[in-house]
Amino acid sequence: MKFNVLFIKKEHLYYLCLILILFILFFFFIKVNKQYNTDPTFSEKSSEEKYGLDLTGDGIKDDLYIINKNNNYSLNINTNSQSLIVAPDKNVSSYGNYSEYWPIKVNFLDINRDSIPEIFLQSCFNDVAGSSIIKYNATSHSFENIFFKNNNILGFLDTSNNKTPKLISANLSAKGMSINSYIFIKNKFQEFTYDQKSDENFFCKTLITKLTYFLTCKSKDSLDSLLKDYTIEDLDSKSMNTLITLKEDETSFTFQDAYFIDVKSNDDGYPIEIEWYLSFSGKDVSNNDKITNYTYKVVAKGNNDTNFKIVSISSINNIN
Ligand SMILES: [Ca+2]
Ligand SMILES: [Ca+2]
Repeated sequence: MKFNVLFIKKEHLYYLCLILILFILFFFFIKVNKQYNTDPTFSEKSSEEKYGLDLTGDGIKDDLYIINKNNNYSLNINTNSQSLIVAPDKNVSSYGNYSEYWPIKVNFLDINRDSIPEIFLQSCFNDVAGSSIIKYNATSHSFENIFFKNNNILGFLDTSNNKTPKLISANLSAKGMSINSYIFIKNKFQEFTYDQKSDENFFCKTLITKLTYFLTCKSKDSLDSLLKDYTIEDLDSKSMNTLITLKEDETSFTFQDAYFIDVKSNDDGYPIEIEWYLSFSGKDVSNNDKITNYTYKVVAKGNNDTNFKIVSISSINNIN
């Protein structure tokens, strides 16, 4: 029997080792490069949200971009003919700060009934709520920031009837709720005063204050008080379970901001159904680093403009 014996010289062994090392380094480089390209934490410092609708009244869809760059929001609008950067109010440098647990809210509503929607933004400015309103100027073909307030509630009334819609800018704090009411006349918001008596319940002011107090302190007393004082007799069982679960839950809530809108009016032109959207940050009591956004939709119904009751409370995620 004959065997072929392979003799390897010493220098061949060196070459073999060198090729092997180069081969390993090559695969290591490919792997690291792939990780670098696909992991957003390495490359992404900006992001954007896009909304497509006609914002100029010409019947052609425009694109609105909410851009988050280095945790500051800016606003761009691409119309049929131009790309526009919309400057924020002169007293602030952006449209708010990006926060994982305090998402920006974007709403569109034709507040002056000229068939062109106005843009309503709510966001946080170093943990303080702020609202901006942007309007299209058909004469100069530009968008203008026409309103900014550090209030944490934005409301729309008389949107579900034939009356002129009203804007409510309110602030809810431990001291209660302060309110400013506006009507859009002659191309700007003009303040007017509601009758204070009807104002107490007209858009569920006291009811929402009480509900927010319950959600932020979640004691048995605050729940009993909410149920007793405001006789939420029409509250469905699912909503009641939401409240009971919240009372037991150990998450610590802090009110962020809210908006509301009337969705139904009676034959006399008075709103009889209002939807509220209340946002909170919730801190896990056992882990203070874990903070999450909680948003609740609250529906209130009434027989006339002052006699409202909460009919449902539901948790919703990631509203905009
Ligand atoms: Ca358009
Ligand atoms: Ca309009």
